Amino acid sequence: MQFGTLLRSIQFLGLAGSLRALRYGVNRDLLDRTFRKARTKAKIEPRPPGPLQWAREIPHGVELKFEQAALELLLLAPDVLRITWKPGDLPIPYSIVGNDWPGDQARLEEASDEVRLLGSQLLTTISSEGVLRINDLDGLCLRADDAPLLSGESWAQTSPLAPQASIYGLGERASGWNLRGGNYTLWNQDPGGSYGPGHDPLYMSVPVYLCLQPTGHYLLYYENAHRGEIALHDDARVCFERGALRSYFIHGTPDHVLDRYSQLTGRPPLPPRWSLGYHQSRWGYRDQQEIQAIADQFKQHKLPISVIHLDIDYMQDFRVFTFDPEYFSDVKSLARSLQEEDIKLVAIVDPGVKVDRGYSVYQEGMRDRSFCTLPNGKPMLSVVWPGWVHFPDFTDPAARDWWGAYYPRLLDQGIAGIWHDMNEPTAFTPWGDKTFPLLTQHSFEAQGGDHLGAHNLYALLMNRAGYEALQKARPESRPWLLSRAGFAGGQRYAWNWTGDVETSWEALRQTLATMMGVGVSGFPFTGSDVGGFSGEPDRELYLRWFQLGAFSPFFRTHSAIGTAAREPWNFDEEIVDAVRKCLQARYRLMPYLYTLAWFASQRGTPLLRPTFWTNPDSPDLWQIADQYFLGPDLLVAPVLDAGLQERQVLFPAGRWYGFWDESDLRGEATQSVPADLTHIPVFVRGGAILPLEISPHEIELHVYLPEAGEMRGLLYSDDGDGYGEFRVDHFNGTRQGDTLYLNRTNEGEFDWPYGSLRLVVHGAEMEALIVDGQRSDQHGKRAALSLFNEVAIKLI
Ligand code: MIG
Repeated sequence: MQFGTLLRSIQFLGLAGSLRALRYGVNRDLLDRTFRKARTKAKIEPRPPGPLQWAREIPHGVELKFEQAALELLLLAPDVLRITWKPGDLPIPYSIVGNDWPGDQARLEEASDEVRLLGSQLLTTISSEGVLRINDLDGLCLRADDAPLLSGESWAQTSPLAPQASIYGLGERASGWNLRGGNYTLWNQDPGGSYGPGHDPLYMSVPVYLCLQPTGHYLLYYENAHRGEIALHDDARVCFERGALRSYFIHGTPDHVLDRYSQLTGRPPLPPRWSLGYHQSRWGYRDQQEIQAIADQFKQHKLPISVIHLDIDYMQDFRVFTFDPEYFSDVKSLARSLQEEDIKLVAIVDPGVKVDRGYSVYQEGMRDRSFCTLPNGKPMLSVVWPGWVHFPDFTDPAARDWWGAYYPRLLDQGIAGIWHDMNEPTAFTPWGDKTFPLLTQHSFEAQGGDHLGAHNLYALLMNRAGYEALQKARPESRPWLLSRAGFAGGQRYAWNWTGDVETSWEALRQTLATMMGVGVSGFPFTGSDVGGFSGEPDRELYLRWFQLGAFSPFFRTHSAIGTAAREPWNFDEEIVDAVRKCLQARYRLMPYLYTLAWFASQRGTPLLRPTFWTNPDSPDLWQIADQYFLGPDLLVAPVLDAGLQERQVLFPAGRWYGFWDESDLRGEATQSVPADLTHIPVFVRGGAILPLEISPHEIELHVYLPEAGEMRGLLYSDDGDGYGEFRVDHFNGTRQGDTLYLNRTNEGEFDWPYGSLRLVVHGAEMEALIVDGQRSDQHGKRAALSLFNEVAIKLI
């Protein structure tokens, strides 16, 4: 243990707390030694599958028996292949939802030295030694796996990679954008304190990656939640400590494979609309009066805001599901008063339950045996904020229900959303693995298991318990959960944020790559603590981070206890004005963002998309990690370095317009654009029809004329929460000579919510319009319309 770590620990936990953490650490080490010893005994030399003995066709696939192993290949669809090597237990399918796959026609062909599985899109060959190759039907190799090796319970596999292949994902990573050239651990972990670039692993590991390569792109998901390692160098080497080696290979473009992957592991539900607004948070808001005052200040400064978060300060001595009777004695009236300003409250929930005989959650958890145990049957004792704690066993369905039954205590106080922290799970220990002893016992739906298998699933199942509880308690509202940790499939329950990122320019730069990686790992809703968690950003770093936040899916300022106040008005007026400009843009973009959120709920598409998204066949775009698309139409080029007044932007082919001004640019080109401190460069694709909300009743449709081709826009609307009617308006435009034709079609029953609609044209001016057959002599850039079906516009 480092001296600094010790000091920090004493500063945060006090002496008694640090001693507890020390004791816990020693105990965990002892237990882990026992655990590891028992496993090492079983360890034998790595063993290949051995020679193939037989193969037989099964519906949509093939089964192969090797001397020492069995392999099953199943075509769930023409482009989705499931590959399962045994021995090893198959996982409880916590991460999987889709099991109504159509399958694909599959033919088995046997040659002397290999077996072939011929589907309608993929040809998979397996050598008699167990080497696997997936080709497309033109014979191009998409993926190859050497024969895997089994050591004891642990499978390892090496897969050669094409030299140019770029790899992205693996959940939340503080590495370069392209993961090639690094080693990654699949084990959810609180870095302790804050983290910067290079730290691995972080809170959320997902064993899924996207591979772009010249022969064709794919996504690979390993359905295995045990601790694992993955090294991506000349080849990809993966090993898992236990379990069958099961993977899903999905062939196609990034857009397509994310659609398929979210079909497999679940679509992210449509969030309540308020969650796309601005969130203000900090660790250390002292009492509810302070929170009221913060809300008042936002109003005074004309800074729009939708949500304020309550960090652990609101609880009574960190007892989960309680409110401090002195400082947060009447959160209900706080919530009511904030609601008048349309501000929601979100409250943090930590899984550790304080050991305290006088505390009902503890008593009831003990009574119902809801906690994780040690092999001797006693509840596992751990240490977090409340001191000694027990942790609920979320792999136990009864414990999930038991836990969920406390959520109404928060809802009844007016809490609108829940923030799950510490669910890696994290225990305080000054060294080593900051989690439970590996031999901690988990129910696994009554099948039994240990923490080696349950660790990476802990957050997924805590989030499931929370989500189901919110659904049950408030069936008329959409649950909103934020979670620090997660696993594949977690997008069904919660949003992600990137945790305790340090306050530095390096960390800001890192954040964009991290968020893009989270997106391609199946989590479309992610964001970072604006300004960094741990430190005190100067005005420039603060504003640059705020600008990135405003164009991220989840937009929240948050910081650690003890840091200087970071609400906008703590900076000078120039900064406050620039912050206001970002906030106003965020709220104008609300219909666009909400439509993206809806689209994600249908297709799994991330909101924040890498530059290669629609051009994955252009390798020039594969390494770009300092600009991105927000949805299909906004190109965002945040400033990620100090002192810049301009930056380079790569514009893909086509015409591009300034979002803030009338600048007009042509791709494909790399161009320098102005980026003074108060300005984040954002551009709109020519061909976009962008809906901007001016007020809840006024919308503008901005039509950006393309160089050539059609214009398109999508607008999803509903009540903003609940499960009532919705509508989707599709706007399409074509240009013939100097006439622009726009038409609108819609689906859904929800009434058109806007009283006023304005058309704004970019790239030309209007001379006259015919709106549903009626001539209108408005001209210039803007025209007021009714809800049209067809407009013809004469342009000049
Ligand atoms: O041990 O709740 O990442 O956002 O402010 C630290 C206190 C616990 C870690 C979270 C951070 C939060 C803090 N939490």
